[in-house]
Amino acid sequence: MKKIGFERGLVLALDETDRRKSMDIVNSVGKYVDAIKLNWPIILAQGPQVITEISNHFKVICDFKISDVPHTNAMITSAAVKLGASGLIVQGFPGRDSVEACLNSARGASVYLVTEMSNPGASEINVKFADRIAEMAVTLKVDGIVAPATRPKRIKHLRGIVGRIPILTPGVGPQGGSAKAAIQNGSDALIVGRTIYEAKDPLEAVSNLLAEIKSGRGE
Ligand code: NUP
Repeated sequence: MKKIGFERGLVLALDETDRRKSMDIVNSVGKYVDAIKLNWPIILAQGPQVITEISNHFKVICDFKISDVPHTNAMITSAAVKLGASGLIVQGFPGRDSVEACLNSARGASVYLVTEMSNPGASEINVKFADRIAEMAVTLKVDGIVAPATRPKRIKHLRGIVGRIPILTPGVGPQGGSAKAAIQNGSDALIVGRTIYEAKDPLEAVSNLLAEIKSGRGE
């Protein structure tokens, strides 16, 4: 399976549950983003077949934040890949064995490890062990890490640990993060939901974000 590239620097977080609205958005912006990320809201609303349907046209990342014991992690990973996922978001906190179970059953799909969540509450506990998860990402050779656009200094810090491993950053817009600051601090791709799918004109929102990404990259 060809790995997802982050040339454009943008992943659409499609948390829009309404079927018609979500498909209209996919059809209008799908070709301008590197991948479409599906999380529980859309899958619970529309059923797992939505993974297959979208993956017939675009790269799909399943954001299940897989965080179980190895045996169950392997089952979840295999099922998502079978449905068409090219990438999976996995939690690092359950430990190396659980992450390895995902890597071993991914059959070429990419594994992205969450180091630190973007919500304010992550500062309470998560931030204290994020560096250890980033070190694990390096030793396990995962395909990318997820780090917060809401704390750009932490992106820079985690970049120092993971080297050239891609960094995906959610938290732009309603969560308070700036697209440009995230890119300037080392993000390879923004994960953006509401700013796009709640916009009057999602295509215009994507084009604004792509311009900010280019400017952040100094292009
Ligand atoms: O730390 C994380 N923060 C986060 O917001 C890890 C995530 N995977 N996400 C997801 O990114 C979140 O579940 C949602 O699907 C998306 C951000 O959406 P929005 O805040 O841009 O609407």
